[in-house]
Amino acid sequence: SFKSLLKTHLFHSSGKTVLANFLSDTTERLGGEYRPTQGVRMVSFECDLESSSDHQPCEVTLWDCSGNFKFESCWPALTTDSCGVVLVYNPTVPSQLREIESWFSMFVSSQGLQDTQCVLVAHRQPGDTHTHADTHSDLASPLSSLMVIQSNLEENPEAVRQHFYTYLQKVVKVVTESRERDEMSIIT
Ligand SMILES: Nc1nc2c(ncn2[C@@H]2O[C@H](COP(=O)(O)OP(=O)(O)OP(=O)(O)O)[C@@H](O)[C@H]2O)c(=O)[nH]1
Ligand SMILES: [Mg+2]
Repeated sequence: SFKSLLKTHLFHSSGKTVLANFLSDTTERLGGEYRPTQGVRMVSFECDLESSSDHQPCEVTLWDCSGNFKFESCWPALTTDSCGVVLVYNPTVPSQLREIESWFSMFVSSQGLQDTQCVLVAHRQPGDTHTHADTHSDLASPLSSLMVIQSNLEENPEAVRQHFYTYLQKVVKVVTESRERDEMSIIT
């Protein structure tokens, strides 16, 4: 039996820290005064995923990174050995949709991660009234196959949690399979 350790990065734009705190049940309330993350902050929590064969809780570590370019120099170090990447963006800001593509290539494709190890979180903050009918259709081809979570913590927080768990299950599956392959290659 083992516990999976997931390092998942929450990159880019506003709402990463709010989301990380929500998913880890670190705080009861949302929002409050904006305090930019300095470099990186790690948040760990346990969750029960159906896919964990031995019914062990899965231990998740989110690396909640600053989206400020001031900290750009430490990003490469953060991406090594990560099991998944969570890209958080504001769907009401069209320029962020374009930027997401370069983040994807920097943190996902160039790291040899599979598409299923990446999830996009279209996070809406209170007051973001402008609605995009379908974020999916706005995404260019390398991103169009990715899982997108529509996040509105004010309106439907539990849906966000459920979708995030679905994503975690996929990551656990990919990681477990590659671990098993590695073990087989040692034996044979
Ligand atoms: N009430 C509420 N406020 C939110 C929500 N998402 C973001 N905010 C507000 O937006 C501010 C910025 O969100 P953060 O999560 O700190 O942004 P971040 O992406 O971590 O930003 P950096 O650490 O600078 O990269 C928060 O302090 C909140 O005031 C939300 O879902 N609900
Ligand atoms: Mg932050």
